[in-house]
Amino acid sequence: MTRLHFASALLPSGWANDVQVVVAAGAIAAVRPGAAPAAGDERHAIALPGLASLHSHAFQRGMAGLAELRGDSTDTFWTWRETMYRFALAMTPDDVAAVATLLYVEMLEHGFTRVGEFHYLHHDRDGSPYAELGEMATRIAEAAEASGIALTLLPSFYAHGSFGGAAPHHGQRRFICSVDQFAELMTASRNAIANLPSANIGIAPHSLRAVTPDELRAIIPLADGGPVHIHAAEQVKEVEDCLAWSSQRPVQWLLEHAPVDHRWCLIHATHTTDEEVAAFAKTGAVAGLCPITEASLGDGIFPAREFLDAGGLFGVGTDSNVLVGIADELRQLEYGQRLRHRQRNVLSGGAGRSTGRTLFDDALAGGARALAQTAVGLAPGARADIVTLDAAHPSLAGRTGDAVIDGWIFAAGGAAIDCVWAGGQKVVEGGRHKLRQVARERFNAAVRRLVA
Ligand code: NGQ
Ligand code: ZN
Repeated sequence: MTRLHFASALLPSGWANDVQVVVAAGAIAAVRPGAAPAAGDERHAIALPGLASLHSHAFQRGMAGLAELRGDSTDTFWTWRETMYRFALAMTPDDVAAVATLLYVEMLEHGFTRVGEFHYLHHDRDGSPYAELGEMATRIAEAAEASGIALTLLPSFYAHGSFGGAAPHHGQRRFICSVDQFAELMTASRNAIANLPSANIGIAPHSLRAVTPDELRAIIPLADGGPVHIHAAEQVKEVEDCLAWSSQRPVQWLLEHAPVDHRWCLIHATHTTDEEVAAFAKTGAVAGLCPITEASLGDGIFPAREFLDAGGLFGVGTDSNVLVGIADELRQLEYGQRLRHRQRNVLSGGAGRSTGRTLFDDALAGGARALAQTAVGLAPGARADIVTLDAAHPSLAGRTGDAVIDGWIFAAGGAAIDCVWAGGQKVVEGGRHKLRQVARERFNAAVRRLVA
């Protein structure tokens, strides 16, 4: 049993002072506001709950910053994807484990305590299945276990190169499964996470480009009630191709043909009309927003204000992991809206409300729904995922309550994070994960080989 004491803590009911949190067996056993610090309490100033990165492709962390050299033609999402495929095709299971471990260490250092791993790098370099079909899933699970991050594994079903069942490209060979093979992969993936007490599983039909309607129908039951994530409408070309194929836009198609409900998460519903936004918000499905990656890839800006006004729920994901941080994602989300509307505090939710606090609360709730977590936040029964901020950081000086969150998100960024407990284990102290050094060395050795 561990007893923590916080001068102030963000509870589900709001900020509270002098909060004692009792942790037992990895979960929060008790939360006692207004408690004087007792002998044996570990004391900190400011506590927040950890958040989820609801959308990650871990292996892409290995190529962060390596696609910033302009090519001969206009650089787009599609030319970036060629670079990404080349990188993916070179990676061994050991490389994936090394890259994912450092990524998860970095996520924890930034306050992400759960990751939704949208996992599609399934097969060997020539496209043949590994002797153990779940080899790569096992490596992801190992990385989660070593780092302490909670894992929601989302094995991705990928079968085609474009809408209407087009044949996959050679560069996609490591991702491809038949429906039957995917069912086996789901079994192997369940086995891969069986020993991780905080892990759960869902499915991820990659996109309407990669999955036919019949395949989508066939694989949804394999989620067995777990989350269903899909890339929706990230690129204008994707919307145009979907219109040519079905006379409908991707989000429109999904809402009319798939059982989209609160179990679903539409990743990058970037290009959506007012009607789509209203209908999407009503389903209870989560909008999986990845503002940094969406900016990096030149995707466009999601109509977040309209979606929130319609009652929609969003969470954030680090996706390509080109840069990892809660503050960075939430800041980019708000700044995109400011640039779009030429206003300030666009997503604050109303007069007198803090933008940082509103974004944080929304991302906590949306991340939990998208990754099927019923208990999150600093409350009894939730996994003990706790983040403390450094009250001595200059951008937090003199702040209390929501102004602390604004100072973190808009000014200090990740440097404001002090300690992080994941499942009750203190894995980050003074902003450093205890595995940082080892994980960096292993990552660097792998990436040096891959870029050589
Ligand atoms: C992915 N990433 O699956 O890694 C995609 C790119 C695609 C993002 N959409 C590939 N950000 O969508 O075809
Ligand atoms: Zn993605």
